[in-house]
Amino acid sequence: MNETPNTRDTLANLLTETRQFAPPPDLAANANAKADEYEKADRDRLAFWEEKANRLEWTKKWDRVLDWDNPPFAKWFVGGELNVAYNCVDRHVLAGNGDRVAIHWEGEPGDTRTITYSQMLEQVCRAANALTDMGVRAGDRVAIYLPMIPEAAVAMLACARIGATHSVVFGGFTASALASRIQDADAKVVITSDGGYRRGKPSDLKSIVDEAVTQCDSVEKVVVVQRTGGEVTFGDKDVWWHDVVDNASSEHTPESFDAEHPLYILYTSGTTAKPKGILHTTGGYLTQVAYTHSAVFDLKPESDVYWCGADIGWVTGHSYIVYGPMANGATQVMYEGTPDTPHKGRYWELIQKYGVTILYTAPTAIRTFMKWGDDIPAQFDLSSLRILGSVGEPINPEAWMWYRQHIGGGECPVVDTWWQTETGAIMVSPLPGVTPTVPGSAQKSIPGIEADVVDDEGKSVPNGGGGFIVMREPWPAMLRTVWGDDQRYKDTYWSRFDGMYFAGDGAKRDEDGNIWLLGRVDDVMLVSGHNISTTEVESALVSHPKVAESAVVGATDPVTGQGIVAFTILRGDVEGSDELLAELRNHVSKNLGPIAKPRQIMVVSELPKTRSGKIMRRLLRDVAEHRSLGDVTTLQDSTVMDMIQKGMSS
Ligand code: 6R9
Repeated sequence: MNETPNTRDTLANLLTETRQFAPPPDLAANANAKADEYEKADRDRLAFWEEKANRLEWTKKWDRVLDWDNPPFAKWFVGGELNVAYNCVDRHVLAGNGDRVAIHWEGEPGDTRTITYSQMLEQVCRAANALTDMGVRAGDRVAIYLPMIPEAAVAMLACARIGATHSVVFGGFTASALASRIQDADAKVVITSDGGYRRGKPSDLKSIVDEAVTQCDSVEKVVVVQRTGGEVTFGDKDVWWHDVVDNASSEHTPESFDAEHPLYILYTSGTTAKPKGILHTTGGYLTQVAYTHSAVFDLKPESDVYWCGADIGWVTGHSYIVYGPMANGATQVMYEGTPDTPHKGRYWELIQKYGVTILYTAPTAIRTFMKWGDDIPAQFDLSSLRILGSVGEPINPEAWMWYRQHIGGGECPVVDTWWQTETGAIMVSPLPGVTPTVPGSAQKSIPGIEADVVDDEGKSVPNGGGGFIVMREPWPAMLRTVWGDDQRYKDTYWSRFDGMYFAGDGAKRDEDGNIWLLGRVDDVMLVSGHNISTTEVESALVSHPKVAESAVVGATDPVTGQGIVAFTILRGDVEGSDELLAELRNHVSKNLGPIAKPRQIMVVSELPKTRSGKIMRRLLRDVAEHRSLGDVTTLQDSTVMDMIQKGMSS
């Protein structure tokens, strides 16, 4: 058992993990990224990134790798020019790989489309011409509000091709959330569809856009992809995608854009505050997403079948469905629907069908699969898999083990990748051919990245210490600002610690120097003077064989300041009882120390989550403190809170 934490610690370090898994020898021998990557980056960080930028095709070489003369405003590959769409599509066709499949698309109802790189090029060119015909010019903004259909990738790449800045909005957001994002970006065109399929039903997107657009004077045209064939009302601004895109020319000459040309704006998922438009630019962004996709997933474009289960409306969909994988010429699976439609083995069925070799998904999905039971993946042949990735939240060590065991056949390395909308690309992650992996830890800065864990005063914490994760140096894919609000950019990310990027996450370094992410700083609990991370208590609960998922919050407590309240989902058909709850409280106490023992545990059937699967703890805090709920507009399913509140009062 651990000792009681020292009260002076910025963040207590309670959980210990001793399991470790060496990279499979053949993976290590043939890995894209070997140990010398770290040495190269340490020797000369800027030369390292320059080498990675050279993996892309530039029409004009840069004069300077990094301009950091006016921090926190960075410029990477200053003076360089390139076209992102050319790098993601044309160059693969020109290299003779036009017949390679870019996307194996699977609709939720079971309809499929196979799109090669040649076909992708044709579609992107047509869409680029159609947007140009509508008057969209370089620098204009285009909002994209689409389900997971290939047109989402085509639309993004078409914007990139003509230098229009896209702003993708989650297909699940309400009209008012969509309207405020369109207004903030002053978008000229909205690309949407009649709907999409989720949970067996066609959703309706067009009427939401109609409602939003009435509040958005900037919008001149709405382009509508026909997906469900559902009824739509057409007004003056509306045009069908198949009319304007299919009739446009398939010839389009890509123009070159400055390395710092704005590529996209993406509003942060906002588990806490008002959404911010995070701005990403061209050359540095593409360099880092392409490099990390190759190094962290070890992608071999000729033989791998890659699948990232994220939605296009999340940064993961931008960096690791569209830009990173396509810059690397990957063949990938894209799936429209939810993992339980029409049955709970849908993911595994698709892996078997397409021979998926690399899977990238989120802890929330993994814990859901755990809850559904091991017997479901066991019915499918998952032997094609060779690497598993995780992103979006801390992955509890037991969920990590389950993923490795039941999905990865006990052999696939699991890479836990930490990054943010703001960082644009993976920052902390094992390299699958180099790093012995540790369940639950994101482990190390990738080569060329300077992440650190610091205390309240910005000093590096020693091994065994806890604090905040920061970046000590700028990086190529970093956000350049908050759209239209440079001051907010400075205040939010660069004012907490002098000269360092503050990510807002708690973290610790274990005895071997591995980095562990411990959740958002706003979620840290203060119990009797000890700063305790919600993540560690959640992981302790998930390590009990009867628990699938848990969300922990600190609720005001007259004695301890805050008391730990846990909302817990049980595995399979386990029934909750007073004995089990007592057992769970003791289990946490035994694993982390008595200080972390929950005051109360509640069994629930669902947890409130954003569309990208992050638990919204602030809503649970409202429940635990018997307050009325705060903003619920970014919730994936708003009925969940009613269920939890009813359970709380009964
Ligand atoms: C890519 C993405 C960013 C926040 C981040 C952190 C959490 C993401 C994580 C992780 C622990 C990981 N997060 N990956 N926490 N381990 N591997 O998720 O971007 O939606 O902006 O969220 O997500 O709290 O600060 P975004």
